[in-house]
Amino acid sequence: MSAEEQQRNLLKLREIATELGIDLFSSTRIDNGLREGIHRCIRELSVSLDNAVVIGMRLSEPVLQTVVTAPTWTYYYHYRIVNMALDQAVLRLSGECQRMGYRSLPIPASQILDWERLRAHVSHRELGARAGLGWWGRNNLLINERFGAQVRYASLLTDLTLPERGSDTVTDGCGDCTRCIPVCPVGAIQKDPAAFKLDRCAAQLRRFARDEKLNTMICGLCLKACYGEHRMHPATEGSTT
Ligand code: B12
Ligand code: SF4
Ligand code: SF4
Repeated sequence: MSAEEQQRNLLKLREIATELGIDLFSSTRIDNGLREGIHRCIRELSVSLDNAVVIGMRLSEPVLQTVVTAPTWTYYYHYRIVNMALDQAVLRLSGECQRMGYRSLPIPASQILDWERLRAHVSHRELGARAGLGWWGRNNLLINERFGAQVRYASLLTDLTLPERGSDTVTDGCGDCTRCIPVCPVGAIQKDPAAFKLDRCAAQLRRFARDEKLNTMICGLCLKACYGEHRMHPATEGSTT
Protein backbone atom coordinates (compact mmCIF):
# COMPACT_ATOMS: atom_id res chain seq x y z
CA MET A 1 0.00 0.00 0.00
CA SER A 2 1.41 3.41 -0.96
CA ALA A 3 2.25 6.08 1.63
CA GLU A 4 -0.59 8.23 0.23
CA GLU A 5 -3.13 5.41 0.70
CA GLN A 6 -1.89 4.84 4.27
CA GLN A 7 -2.29 8.53 5.00
CA ARG A 8 -5.80 8.52 3.49
CA ASN A 9 -6.81 5.58 5.71
CA LEU A 10 -5.48 7.36 8.76
CA LEU A 11 -7.36 10.56 7.94
CA LYS A 12 -10.60 8.66 7.38
CA LEU A 13 -10.33 6.97 10.81
CA ARG A 14 -9.23 10.22 12.46
CA GLU A 15 -12.30 12.02 11.08
CA ILE A 16 -14.62 9.39 12.62
CA ALA A 17 -12.72 9.58 15.92
CA THR A 18 -12.99 13.37 16.06
CA GLU A 19 -16.75 13.18 15.52
CA LEU A 20 -16.90 10.81 18.50
CA GLY A 21 -15.17 13.29 20.81
CA ILE A 22 -11.70 11.79 20.66
CA ASP A 23 -8.97 14.33 21.53
CA LEU A 24 -5.82 12.37 20.65
CA PHE A 25 -5.34 9.98 17.75
CA SER A 26 -2.28 8.25 16.31
CA SER A 27 -0.96 4.96 14.99
CA THR A 28 2.10 2.77 15.34
CA ARG A 29 3.43 -0.60 14.19
CA ILE A 30 3.57 -3.64 16.53
CA ASP A 31 7.17 -4.86 16.47
CA ASN A 32 8.64 -7.79 18.40
CA GLY A 33 9.53 -5.55 21.36
CA LEU A 34 5.92 -4.44 21.78
CA ARG A 35 4.64 -7.97 21.10
CA GLU A 36 6.54 -9.35 24.12
CA GLY A 37 4.31 -7.30 26.44
CA ILE A 38 1.07 -8.35 24.73
CA HIS A 39 -1.07 -10.84 26.68
CA ARG A 40 -0.71 -14.41 25.43
CA CYS A 41 -4.43 -14.61 24.52
CA ILE A 42 -3.89 -12.21 21.58
CA ARG A 43 -0.10 -12.38 21.05
CA GLU A 44 -0.41 -14.74 18.07
CA LEU A 45 -3.17 -12.59 16.53
CA SER A 46 -0.93 -9.52 16.79
CA VAL A 47 1.49 -11.06 14.28
CA SER A 48 -0.97 -10.40 11.45
CA LEU A 49 -2.80 -7.50 13.13
CA ASP A 50 0.43 -5.54 13.41
CA ASN A 51 -0.85 -1.97 13.14
CA ALA A 52 -2.19 -0.21 16.20
CA VAL A 53 -4.49 2.80 16.39
CA VAL A 54 -4.33 4.62 19.75
CA ILE A 55 -7.02 7.09 20.81
CA GLY A 56 -7.22 9.34 23.86
CA MET A 57 -10.02 11.28 25.56
CA ARG A 58 -9.23 14.19 27.83
CA LEU A 59 -10.70 14.11 31.35
CA SER A 60 -12.78 16.95 32.75
CA GLU A 61 -10.74 19.37 34.85
CA PRO A 62 -13.65 20.27 37.22
CA VAL A 63 -14.24 16.56 37.85
CA LEU A 64 -10.60 16.16 38.86
CA GLN A 65 -10.96 19.16 41.17
CA THR A 66 -13.30 17.06 43.33
CA VAL A 67 -10.37 14.69 44.01
CA VAL A 68 -8.46 16.20 46.92
CA THR A 69 -7.34 13.42 49.28
CA ALA A 70 -9.11 10.42 47.75
CA PRO A 71 -11.11 9.41 44.65
CA THR A 72 -14.70 10.69 44.69
CA TRP A 73 -17.96 9.26 43.34
CA THR A 74 -17.94 12.11 40.80
CA TYR A 75 -14.54 10.95 39.51
CA TYR A 76 -15.63 7.32 39.61
CA TYR A 77 -18.64 8.02 37.36
CA HIS A 78 -16.50 10.09 34.96
CA TYR A 79 -13.90 7.30 34.82
CA ARG A 80 -16.62 4.81 33.89
CA ILE A 81 -18.32 6.96 31.27
CA VAL A 82 -15.02 7.93 29.60
CA ASN A 83 -14.09 4.23 29.42
CA MET A 84 -17.44 3.55 27.78
CA ALA A 85 -16.99 6.41 25.29
CA LEU A 86 -13.52 5.11 24.40
CA ASP A 87 -14.80 1.55 24.01
CA GLN A 88 -17.61 2.78 21.73
CA ALA A 89 -15.17 4.85 19.66
CA VAL A 90 -12.80 1.91 19.25
CA LEU A 91 -15.76 -0.27 18.25
CA ARG A 92 -16.79 2.25 15.57
CA LEU A 93 -13.24 2.50 14.22
CA SER A 94 -12.88 -1.25 14.26
CA GLY A 95 -16.14 -1.62 12.30
CA GLU A 96 -14.87 0.90 9.75
CA CYS A 97 -11.66 -1.14 9.26
CA GLN A 98 -13.81 -4.23 8.66
CA ARG A 99 -16.04 -2.38 6.15
CA MET A 100 -12.85 -1.40 4.30
CA GLY A 101 -12.06 -5.13 4.01
CA TYR A 102 -9.55 -5.46 6.85
CA ARG A 103 -9.51 -7.31 10.19
CA SER A 104 -9.58 -5.42 13.45
CA LEU A 105 -9.40 -6.24 17.16
CA PRO A 106 -10.77 -3.60 19.56
CA ILE A 107 -8.88 -3.47 22.89
CA PRO A 108 -10.94 -2.37 25.93
CA ALA A 109 -9.98 0.86 27.66
CA SER A 110 -9.72 -0.81 31.05
CA GLN A 111 -10.11 -4.56 31.35
CA ILE A 112 -7.70 -6.49 33.56
CA LEU A 113 -7.04 -10.06 32.38
CA ASP A 114 -4.34 -11.09 34.85
CA TRP A 115 -5.26 -9.92 38.37
CA GLU A 116 -2.07 -11.25 39.94
CA ARG A 117 0.27 -9.27 37.71
CA LEU A 118 -2.31 -6.52 37.01
CA ARG A 119 -2.10 -6.79 33.24
CA ALA A 120 -4.47 -6.21 30.32
CA HIS A 121 -4.34 -7.27 26.64
CA VAL A 122 -1.83 -4.55 25.77
CA SER A 123 -0.41 -1.46 27.44
CA HIS A 124 -2.16 1.61 25.97
CA ARG A 125 0.56 3.71 27.63
CA GLU A 126 3.36 1.94 25.82
CA LEU A 127 1.48 2.01 22.48
CA GLY A 128 0.67 5.69 22.99
CA ALA A 129 4.31 6.54 23.68
CA ARG A 130 5.37 4.65 20.53
CA ALA A 131 2.70 6.48 18.53
CA GLY A 132 4.15 9.83 19.62
CA LEU A 133 1.28 10.86 21.92
CA GLY A 134 3.50 11.49 24.94
CA TRP A 135 6.27 10.32 27.24
CA TRP A 136 6.74 8.06 30.25
CA GLY A 137 6.21 10.38 33.23
CA ARG A 138 7.58 10.18 36.77
CA ASN A 139 4.08 9.11 37.86
CA ASN A 140 4.31 6.08 35.50
CA LEU A 141 1.61 7.52 33.23
CA LEU A 142 1.67 8.55 29.58
CA ILE A 143 2.13 12.31 29.61
CA ASN A 144 0.82 14.29 26.68
CA GLU A 145 2.40 17.68 26.03
CA ARG A 146 -0.99 19.49 25.92
CA PHE A 147 -3.09 17.60 28.43
CA GLY A 148 -0.49 16.06 30.75
CA ALA A 149 -1.65 12.80 32.34
CA GLN A 150 -5.32 13.83 32.22
CA VAL A 151 -6.20 11.61 29.27
CA ARG A 152 -7.59 8.07 29.13
CA TYR A 153 -6.70 5.80 26.23
CA ALA A 154 -7.89 2.80 24.22
CA SER A 155 -6.55 1.11 21.10
CA LEU A 156 -7.21 -1.36 18.31
CA LEU A 157 -5.03 -3.76 16.35
CA THR A 158 -5.59 -4.16 12.61
CA ASP A 159 -4.03 -5.44 9.39
CA LEU A 160 -4.95 -2.17 7.68
CA THR A 161 -1.56 -0.56 7.05
CA LEU A 162 -1.27 2.86 8.66
CA PRO A 163 1.59 5.34 8.74
CA GLU A 164 4.31 4.70 11.31
CA ARG A 165 4.17 7.76 13.54
CA GLY A 166 6.14 9.20 16.42
CA SER A 167 9.17 6.96 16.17
CA ASP A 168 11.07 9.83 17.83
CA THR A 169 9.74 8.84 21.31
CA VAL A 170 10.33 11.55 23.93
CA THR A 171 12.34 10.12 26.83
CA ASP A 172 12.74 12.89 29.42
CA GLY A 173 9.68 15.05 28.84
CA CYS A 174 9.20 15.86 32.56
CA GLY A 175 12.31 18.06 32.58
CA ASP A 176 12.55 19.97 35.89
CA CYS A 177 8.95 19.27 36.94
CA THR A 178 8.43 17.13 40.06
CA ARG A 179 4.87 18.27 40.87
CA CYS A 180 3.34 14.80 41.14
CA ILE A 181 5.93 13.40 43.60
CA PRO A 182 4.59 14.96 46.84
CA VAL A 183 0.90 14.35 46.07
CA CYS A 184 1.13 10.55 46.23
CA PRO A 185 -0.07 9.41 49.67
CA VAL A 186 2.27 6.39 49.68
CA GLY A 187 5.44 7.80 48.09
CA ALA A 188 5.18 5.59 45.00
CA ILE A 189 6.49 8.27 42.61
CA GLN A 190 10.26 8.69 42.24
CA LYS A 191 12.39 10.99 40.09
CA ASP A 192 13.19 8.11 37.75
CA PRO A 193 10.00 6.77 36.07
CA ALA A 194 11.51 3.27 35.99
CA ALA A 195 11.79 3.37 39.82
CA PHE A 196 8.02 3.85 40.26
CA LYS A 197 6.81 1.68 43.18
CA LEU A 198 3.85 -0.16 41.69
CA ASP A 199 3.33 -2.36 44.77
CA ARG A 200 2.75 0.72 46.99
CA CYS A 201 0.39 2.30 44.45
CA ALA A 202 -1.63 -0.90 43.94
CA ALA A 203 -1.97 -1.41 47.73
CA GLN A 204 -3.23 2.18 48.15
CA LEU A 205 -5.75 1.75 45.32
CA ARG A 206 -7.05 -1.39 47.03
CA ARG A 207 -7.48 0.65 50.25
CA PHE A 208 -9.29 3.44 48.36
CA ALA A 209 -11.58 0.88 46.69
CA ARG A 210 -12.52 -0.48 50.10
CA ASP A 211 -12.61 2.71 52.24
CA GLU A 212 -14.41 4.91 49.68
CA LYS A 213 -16.77 2.01 48.85
CA LEU A 214 -16.00 2.36 45.13
CA ASN A 215 -15.10 -1.28 44.59
CA THR A 216 -12.79 -0.06 41.80
CA MET A 217 -9.03 0.57 41.89
CA ILE A 218 -8.87 4.27 41.08
CA CYS A 219 -7.15 7.30 42.65
CA GLY A 220 -6.76 10.45 40.50
CA LEU A 221 -4.25 12.33 42.69
CA CYS A 222 -1.20 12.09 40.41
CA LEU A 223 -3.44 12.70 37.38
CA LYS A 224 -4.72 15.94 38.88
CA ALA A 225 -1.18 17.18 39.52
CA CYS A 226 -0.12 16.60 35.91
CA TYR A 227 -2.04 19.01 33.66
CA GLY A 228 0.34 19.73 30.78
CA GLU A 229 -0.04 23.07 29.00
CA HIS A 230 -3.60 23.41 30.30
CA ARG A 231 -3.03 24.62 33.87
CA MET A 232 -5.71 23.93 36.45
CA HIS A 233 -7.73 27.04 37.22
CA PRO A 234 -5.55 28.73 39.90
CA ALA A 235 -8.52 29.82 42.04
CA THR A 236 -9.84 26.28 42.39
CA GLU A 237 -6.80 24.04 42.13
CA GLY A 238 -6.91 22.95 45.77
CA SER A 239 -10.63 23.30 46.47
CA THR A 240 -12.92 20.63 47.86
CA THR A 241 -16.54 19.92 46.92
C1 B12 B 1 -3.96 -2.91 35.42
C2 B12 B 1 -3.99 -1.42 35.37
C3 B12 B 1 -3.68 -0.72 36.54
C4 B12 B 1 -3.06 -1.36 37.79
C5 B12 B 1 -1.52 -1.31 37.69
C6 B12 B 1 -1.01 -1.83 36.37
C7 B12 B 1 0.45 -1.60 36.07
N1 B12 B 1 1.15 -2.64 35.74
O1 B12 B 1 0.95 -0.48 36.11
C8 B12 B 1 -3.58 -0.42 38.89
C9 B12 B 1 -4.96 -0.89 39.30
C10 B12 B 1 -2.70 -0.30 40.12
C11 B12 B 1 -3.70 0.87 38.07
C12 B12 B 1 -3.60 2.12 38.61
C13 B12 B 1 -3.79 3.29 37.88
N2 B12 B 1 -4.23 3.38 36.62
CO1 B12 B 1 -4.33 1.89 35.44
N3 B12 B 1 -4.48 0.55 34.17
C14 B12 B 1 -4.32 -0.73 34.18
C15 B12 B 1 -4.60 -1.35 32.79
C16 B12 B 1 -6.03 -1.87 32.76
C17 B12 B 1 -3.63 -2.41 32.33
C18 B12 B 1 -2.14 -2.03 32.47
C19 B12 B 1 -1.22 -3.13 32.00
O2 B12 B 1 -1.62 -4.12 31.42
N4 B12 B 1 0.08 -2.99 32.25
C20 B12 B 1 1.03 -3.99 31.80
C21 B12 B 1 2.42 -3.42 31.76
C22 B12 B 1 3.38 -4.34 31.01
O3 B12 B 1 2.40 -2.20 30.99
P1 B12 B 1 2.58 -0.77 31.65
O4 B12 B 1 2.43 -0.89 33.11
O5 B12 B 1 1.64 0.18 30.98
O6 B12 B 1 4.07 -0.29 31.31
C23 B12 B 1 5.21 -1.06 31.61
C24 B12 B 1 6.07 -1.22 30.42
O7 B12 B 1 5.27 -1.11 29.30
C25 B12 B 1 7.15 -0.15 30.49
N5 B12 B 1 6.99 0.95 29.52
C26 B12 B 1 7.58 0.93 28.34
N6 B12 B 1 7.28 2.01 27.63
C27 B12 B 1 6.47 2.77 28.39
C28 B12 B 1 5.87 3.98 28.09
C29 B12 B 1 5.03 4.57 29.05
C30 B12 B 1 4.35 5.88 28.74
C31 B12 B 1 4.82 3.92 30.31
C32 B12 B 1 3.95 4.53 31.34
C33 B12 B 1 5.44 2.69 30.56
C34 B12 B 1 6.25 2.11 29.60
O8 B12 B 1 7.14 0.24 31.82
C35 B12 B 1 6.08 -0.34 32.59
C36 B12 B 1 6.61 -1.22 33.70
O9 B12 B 1 7.10 -2.42 33.21
C37 B12 B 1 -4.44 -0.07 31.88
C38 B12 B 1 -5.22 -0.12 30.57
C39 B12 B 1 -4.35 -0.73 29.47
N7 B12 B 1 -4.83 -1.72 28.78
O10 B12 B 1 -3.24 -0.28 29.23
C40 B12 B 1 -4.86 1.06 32.82
C41 B12 B 1 -4.17 2.44 32.71
C42 B12 B 1 -2.68 2.25 32.60
N8 B12 B 1 -4.47 3.05 34.00
C43 B12 B 1 -4.67 4.31 33.92
C44 B12 B 1 -4.83 5.15 35.05
C45 B12 B 1 -5.24 6.59 34.78
C46 B12 B 1 -4.61 4.67 36.35
C47 B12 B 1 -4.67 5.42 37.68
C48 B12 B 1 -4.39 6.92 37.69
C49 B12 B 1 -6.01 5.12 38.41
C50 B12 B 1 -7.13 6.06 38.13
N9 B12 B 1 -7.81 5.88 37.01
O11 B12 B 1 -7.40 6.97 38.87
C51 B12 B 1 -3.60 4.64 38.49
C52 B12 B 1 -2.20 5.16 38.18
C53 B12 B 1 -1.10 4.28 38.64
C54 B12 B 1 0.22 4.69 38.08
N10 B12 B 1 0.70 5.85 38.50
O12 B12 B 1 0.80 3.96 37.28
C55 B12 B 1 -4.64 4.80 32.48
C56 B12 B 1 -3.38 5.61 32.19
C57 B12 B 1 -3.63 6.85 31.37
C58 B12 B 1 -2.36 7.64 31.18
N11 B12 B 1 -2.54 8.91 30.94
O13 B12 B 1 -1.27 7.14 31.24
C59 B12 B 1 -4.75 3.46 31.67
C60 B12 B 1 -3.98 3.43 30.36
C61 B12 B 1 -6.25 3.21 31.41
C62 B12 B 1 -6.84 4.02 30.25
N12 B12 B 1 -7.75 3.42 29.55
O14 B12 B 1 -6.47 5.13 30.01
N13 B12 B 1 -3.88 0.61 36.76
S1 SF4 C 1 -2.46 6.57 41.52
FE1 SF4 C 1 -2.49 7.44 43.62
S2 SF4 C 1 -1.36 5.95 44.84
FE2 SF4 C 1 -0.87 5.50 42.70
S3 SF4 C 1 0.97 6.70 42.23
FE3 SF4 C 1 -0.76 8.01 41.69
S4 SF4 C 1 -1.12 9.23 43.54
FE4 SF4 C 1 0.14 7.47 44.18
S1 SF4 D 1 3.53 16.23 37.10
FE1 SF4 D 1 5.49 16.85 36.18
S2 SF4 D 1 6.97 15.32 36.94
FE2 SF4 D 1 4.94 14.45 37.27
S3 SF4 D 1 4.62 13.21 35.42
FE3 SF4 D 1 3.66 15.23 35.08
S4 SF4 D 1 5.25 16.41 33.98
FE4 SF4 D 1 6.26 14.63 34.92
